[in-house]
Amino acid sequence: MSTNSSQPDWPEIYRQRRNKIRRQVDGVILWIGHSLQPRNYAGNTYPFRQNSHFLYYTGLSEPDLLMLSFPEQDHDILFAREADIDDIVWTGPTRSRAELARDAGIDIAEEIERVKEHLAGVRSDGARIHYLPPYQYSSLYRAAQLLNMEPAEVIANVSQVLMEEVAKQRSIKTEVEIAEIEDALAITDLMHRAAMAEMGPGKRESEIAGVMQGIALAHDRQQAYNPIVTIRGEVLHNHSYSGIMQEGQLLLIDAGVESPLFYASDITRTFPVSGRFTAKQAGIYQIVLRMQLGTIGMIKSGISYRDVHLAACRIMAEGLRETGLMRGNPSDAIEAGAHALFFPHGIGHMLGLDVHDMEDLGDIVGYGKKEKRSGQFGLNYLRLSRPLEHGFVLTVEPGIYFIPALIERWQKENLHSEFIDYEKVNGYLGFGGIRIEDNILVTPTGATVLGPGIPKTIPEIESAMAQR
Ligand SMILES: [Mn+2]
Repeated sequence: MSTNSSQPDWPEIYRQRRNKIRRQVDGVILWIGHSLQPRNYAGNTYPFRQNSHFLYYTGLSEPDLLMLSFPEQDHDILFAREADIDDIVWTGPTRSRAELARDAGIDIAEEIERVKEHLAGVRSDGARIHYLPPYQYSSLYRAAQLLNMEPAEVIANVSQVLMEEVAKQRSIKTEVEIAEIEDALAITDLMHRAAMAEMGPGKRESEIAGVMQGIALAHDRQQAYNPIVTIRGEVLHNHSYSGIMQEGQLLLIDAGVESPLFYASDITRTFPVSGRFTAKQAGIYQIVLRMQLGTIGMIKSGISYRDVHLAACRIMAEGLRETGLMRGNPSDAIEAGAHALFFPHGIGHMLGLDVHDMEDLGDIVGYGKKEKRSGQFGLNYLRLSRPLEHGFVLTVEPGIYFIPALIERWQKENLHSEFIDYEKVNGYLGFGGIRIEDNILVTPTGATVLGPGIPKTIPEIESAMAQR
């Protein structure tokens, strides 16, 4: 028990989470922690990141752990290999098996090899073994060994009920989880502000990426995903940092870090390289900002995120009609999918221990039971569509992009030309892209924008950049 009442009692929190999930399934749950992944040879690995479900139910961030959760209250067994003297010589002292179990609120800890005996016992009792889909090959291989199955059988037999119940439980964020996301956002704010201070004509994208990464590292944080720092914002997941900034360009930055307990932040801002938006840039920026503020204003428990997405599309179509890039009736344009030329992705996704929270579980997370993903270009990238609930944390990230290859393709096919003025659109080739992304908490009556308030409006950005 924690003696300091202001600190969350994490072992107890993990215990309660496990007690909640075990009641939802009939049988035993096998939890597989991640292993170190080799980068070029076995001893040279990628930075380790624990499986997020394992983190959610144990908080343990060490590699090569397993856990069994039995149907009885509080009955979990942690399986870990005890460090030997060679491990200690090379990697230093680590938490013992007993310490790991204590920190996760688990009463029983055993040598990792003993998991096989327990699983044999479960099988001879005829109890079902539930597990989540392993997406790391080493976890899939381990599951195949433990369950005496071929890898394809392991995948075919994943527990649908466990996936659904885990998604349900992890979707509702508690106060301690929101505090973690706020903590990640505080560092993210420093990173974006530093980028604003350091960027300018002649600077490389990699210099700005380095400044931001340096701040994360100085706070002993991992980035939550590979950051995007690019003057070619129209390339949606552009991970190259080779560009050199020029006067008159925009720099799009999509970056976030993990909190001490591995919760993610996910923030995008788009800044003018010179410190001042041109009239053309400001025109598009204001439309994206209206899309973002307008949809944040709609969000509350009960509203469908698909409707929020479509509202953003509508605000954009109306705005682009004013600039002359689109024409005709905005509702008809959206129905036809014409708006996706400029906004080919979804308005947002769940956020939590994963930046796209629980995306490993598939559309169980973002779609209701009777809902199916649309096949229409643009709408098919909507990751979250279902009615929102109090406690969801999600991103709101509208954007407008001018993607030369897509414009060329559509124009050649004369696609949606009743809604798109291609001649005007061609005047925006080389513009890049604008996205504005915040992380919000859904409440019964509205939405709370999390984080300390990273500059977002044109006056906020220009005045922050003028102080450089
Ligand atoms: Mn995002």
